[in-house]
Amino acid sequence: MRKTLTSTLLLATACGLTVTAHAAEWTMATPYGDASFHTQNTKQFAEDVAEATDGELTITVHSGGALVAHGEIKPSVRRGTIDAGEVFLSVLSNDDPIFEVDTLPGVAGSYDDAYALWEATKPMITELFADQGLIPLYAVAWPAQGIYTAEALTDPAQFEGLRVRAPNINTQRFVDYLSGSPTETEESDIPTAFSTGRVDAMITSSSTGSSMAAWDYVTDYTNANLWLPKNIIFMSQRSFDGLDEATQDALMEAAAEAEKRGWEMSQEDNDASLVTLEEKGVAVSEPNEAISAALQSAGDKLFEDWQSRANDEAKQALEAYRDQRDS
Ligand code: PCA
Repeated sequence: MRKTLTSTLLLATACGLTVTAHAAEWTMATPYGDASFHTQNTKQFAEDVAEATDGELTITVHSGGALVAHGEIKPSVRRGTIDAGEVFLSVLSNDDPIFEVDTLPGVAGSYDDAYALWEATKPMITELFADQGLIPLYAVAWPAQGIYTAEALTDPAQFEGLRVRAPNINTQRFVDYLSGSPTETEESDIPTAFSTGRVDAMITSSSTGSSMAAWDYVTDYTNANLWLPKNIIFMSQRSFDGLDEATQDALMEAAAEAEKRGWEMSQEDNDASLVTLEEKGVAVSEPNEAISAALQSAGDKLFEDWQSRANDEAKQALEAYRDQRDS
């Protein structure tokens, strides 16, 4: 965190001494580009914070992985190189399988359920972040994940050897279970992955398909409603502790608003992106019975795999979510 003298506030203390409090300037990094509704929401959050704190805290958002690569965002916030970051929550799954609970099929397939899953798992996720000197600010779901292909997806045999771009390890496992050949690729590298022939297909949302111009590479989107994975936005505890209480309160309030706004933006962006995909010539369809059955069976394996790795606390969080959802 840098301190500036330009916006120095002079305070007279009770004993007549003069002390200086400085406006804080934070740096924040996100791997997602400006065309993503997530980045637009995060930039709005930064603007809201500057306004609510009268410039006492300004946050500069570096998008598209320009300042820090995706895998380095959390380590950089931990080290204090930057103050805050945004990541695809499930890329943290090496730390704990709870982080990829939102990339399991059949767990939460609607926005309401995905939000309930976030609420049920938030305490555990917050604790794990705290162990690393980090504090979550908010989390927002992407639209449901589906499959982009360069031909209509009608027969599960088409998965055999299909080179599928996946945004995280769990999606790679899923592709493996479908007999495909997965490659983990960052969102920003999608165009290169297709244009260099490294991938034939990808799993992502309507939103990313639209913001990354999927129509340049594929012809079909199978809207399989696999799962609604989230981005998490978080900050360094040390940076937070450096703020006065009123600024801390304003920051947390803006974060709560950003969370609410983000989930609404996600739904609106899903609707708009499906329309854009069709307008640009991508055929959008639901999976047929044979494809659904193959996805279900790969999904069951993915879930078993998760259960074999998750600890009791993670499983209990999932149970708490299910109890709440089914009550
Ligand atoms: N877009 C991001 C994460 C999930 C999504 O819908 C991506 O594909 O990388």
